[in-house]
Amino acid sequence: SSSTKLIQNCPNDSTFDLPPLSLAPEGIAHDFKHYYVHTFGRDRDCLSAYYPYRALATTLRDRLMERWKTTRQAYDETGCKRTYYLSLEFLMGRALSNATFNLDLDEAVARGLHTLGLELEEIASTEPDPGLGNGGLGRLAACFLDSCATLQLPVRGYGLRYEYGMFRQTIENGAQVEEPDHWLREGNPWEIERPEFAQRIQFGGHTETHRDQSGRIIVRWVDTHDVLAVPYDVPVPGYRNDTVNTLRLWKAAATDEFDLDEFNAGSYTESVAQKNAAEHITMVLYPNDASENGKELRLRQQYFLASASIKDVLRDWIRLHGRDFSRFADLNCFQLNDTHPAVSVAELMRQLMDEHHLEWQDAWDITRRTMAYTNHTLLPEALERWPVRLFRQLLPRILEIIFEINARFLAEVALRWPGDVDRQRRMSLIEEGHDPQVRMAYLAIVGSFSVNGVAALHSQLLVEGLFRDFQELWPEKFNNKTNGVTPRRWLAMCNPGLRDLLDETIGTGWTRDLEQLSRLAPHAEDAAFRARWHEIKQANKARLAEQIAEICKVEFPLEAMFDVQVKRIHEYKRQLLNILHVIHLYNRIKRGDTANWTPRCVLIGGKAAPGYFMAKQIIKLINSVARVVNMDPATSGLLRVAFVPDYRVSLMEVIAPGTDLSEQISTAGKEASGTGNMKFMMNGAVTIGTLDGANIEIREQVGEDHFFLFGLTAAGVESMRGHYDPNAIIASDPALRDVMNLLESGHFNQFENGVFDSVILSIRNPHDPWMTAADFRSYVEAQERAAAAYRDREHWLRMSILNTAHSGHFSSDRTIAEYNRDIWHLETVAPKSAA
Ligand code: B1N
Repeated sequence: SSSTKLIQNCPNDSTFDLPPLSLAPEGIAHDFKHYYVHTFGRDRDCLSAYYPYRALATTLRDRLMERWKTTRQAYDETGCKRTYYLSLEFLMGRALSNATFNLDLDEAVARGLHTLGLELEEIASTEPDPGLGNGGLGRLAACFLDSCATLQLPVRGYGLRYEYGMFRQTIENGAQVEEPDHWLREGNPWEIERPEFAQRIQFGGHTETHRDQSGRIIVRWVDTHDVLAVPYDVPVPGYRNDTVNTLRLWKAAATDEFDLDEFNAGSYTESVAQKNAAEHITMVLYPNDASENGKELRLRQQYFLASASIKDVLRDWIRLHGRDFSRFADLNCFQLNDTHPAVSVAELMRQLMDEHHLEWQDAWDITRRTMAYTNHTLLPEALERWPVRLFRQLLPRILEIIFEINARFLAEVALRWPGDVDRQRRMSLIEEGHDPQVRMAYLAIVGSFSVNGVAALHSQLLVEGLFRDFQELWPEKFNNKTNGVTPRRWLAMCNPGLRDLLDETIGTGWTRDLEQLSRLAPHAEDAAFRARWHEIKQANKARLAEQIAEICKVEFPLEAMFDVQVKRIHEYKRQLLNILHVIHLYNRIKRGDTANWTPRCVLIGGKAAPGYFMAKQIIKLINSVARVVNMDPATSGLLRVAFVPDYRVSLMEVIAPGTDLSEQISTAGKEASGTGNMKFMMNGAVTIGTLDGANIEIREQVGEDHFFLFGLTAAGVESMRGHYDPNAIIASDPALRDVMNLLESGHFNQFENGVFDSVILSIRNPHDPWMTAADFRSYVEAQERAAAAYRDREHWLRMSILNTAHSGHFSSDRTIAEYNRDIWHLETVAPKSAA
């Protein structure tokens, strides 16, 4: 199926043996010059900052390449079980500083570059920040790959190589404007194209049924429009352990054939030009976080990923084990990152039956012992449903298989609950109606041996609500895996000041074993230690303030409390509640109610899905409030507000270390987990938050005295539905009444009449699902407690230290160890040392 020819005679092993590359400054400087001058043909022309970056990246990639090879060999030789993490998103962030750090080459690289008159940090900051994900779900996948490599687990990521990542956000007249992010324009030094492993993916056409000589039914999927999937491999280095795992990203490309009909009609150029359409599949990341849009191209992306990845795994299986699939399920596991790759359940069935000639029952046993599914949201608008008619047109064979899975499944349900037709209707993979839909979450549950949520509350709400019927049928399938984040990127790399203090205080073991941070706790009582902690935080705040001044033209005084909410803009995350509190503070300043004031700098950042009107209105409101507040001389030294555009991984690396107060204020029961909350905690921020997602576990770990809790519980939110009366709440709370009066007076939209009407209406709407008004009073009181705590510097520093000290549980190493213990059952495999 590949266009690349293979050489026929087999070269000696020694052909590929090379001495290890130098890790010394001189060796690094030598290779840098070689790439810069000989490979890239650059000279004194310092016009583009890109080529020094490219030369350094290539130098480092070589050092990864050696370890990559020995890792692959170790996995092949041990014949170990493997896991494949299937995800439409991998939000990797910059690779250069990560590679340098994980290879323990920070000093050698910096010194090598110095001999050439170059600065590592400056070069590293020219790397584009690849945005192949929306937010938490994509970044979680990236943290997981880091932890798998660090724990030396044979796990490979499979995703799509989007030509355009997440859009770049700019702000014009307070409103979000989207610009395309062509991150690959100058090439990507971290990827290795592997056309020799290309796969052919089918779309469209129809199915035909035959019988072979033995009378066995054979289904053929024919007259399809095929697209090539070409893999690009990205190295995933473990932390200082010689393991380099693989993230394999697929790019869509045209096949070499073309449409004969059109050719015969004489339209040769049109036929060739048409090939272009194939490449659209991986052109752009869908920019929706926690909502689905039901576009055909999205289903094409999903199937393209599923089919190419499974073909790749089955080819590898045959290479290592031959055509006997009896041990396949013992040695392979697919972890589905939400339902986005859930069509994999049917696709694995199809390949096993139609391409490898297994019987239904054998294929189904393998599938059900191989697939595991992670759910990331309870929001109904995010639950994927694809119209049956779209499946019939695009993936007719897959639809047949889904129908057969469903028929057999419903028979199982009927056996367990005879006569309960309502339950059969509820649990069916097909939602009936005038336009029947495939319920992808149900397909994922039925086809998997494990189903997990991403925080304790979330996993509990799943089995009590959405998945209740399934939990009654298969209680053993359901489990929780509370999210985590990698402490390498999110503490050691992004906060070098704190890293050095931690190394000096508790030793260096914490980067691999984050629970060791608990040894910090006693030092919270040490005044000299607190003073150093303070100094580091202030330096990080200075670095952040410098960026904010440059980007937003807003000055953040360093003695103020830095109060930060950065995440995708969504009503359930309640950036609106945050800005209502800002208006309340502004009101207090204007009425002179500023005794014992804690100066505050409020920073908000995040992208709105381009089609999400209300989220865009909220961005506009934040910017409008910021302009009024910052312009007013009365607020000087007391309150500053900034909206930082284009929030992304590399910005968070500056924001988290410089934050005092972490805003985690979603309506209880709506945020599945959150992971920003964990990054802030690790870096010594104190959380103000609701009892939602992983906030609950954060509060348990750090203790209730070191967390500012407010708001309704998830149960409280549900029981208030139907009798929620925001207008009565507003009328009876003078502070909220004043806030609404100012907002409704048009004070923040002087020359744009009515622009905030829809936002105002949403707050006053008794059916507001997010119940913003319900939590306002409690939020303001929690903010007052936080402000008072911040005024007592020694008290605040204790809290800050204890937050870091108790953040060990939120390492993605712990999360991955749990996935492995309960779901994957992989053995660790160490490669032969490169040296
Ligand atoms: O996944 C994160 C969680 O920490 C967050 O709480 C959760 O909101 C996030 C459709 C999603 N859930 N669902 C999505 C993303 C893209 C898309 O097209 C849904 N993202 C989350 C990690 O567990």
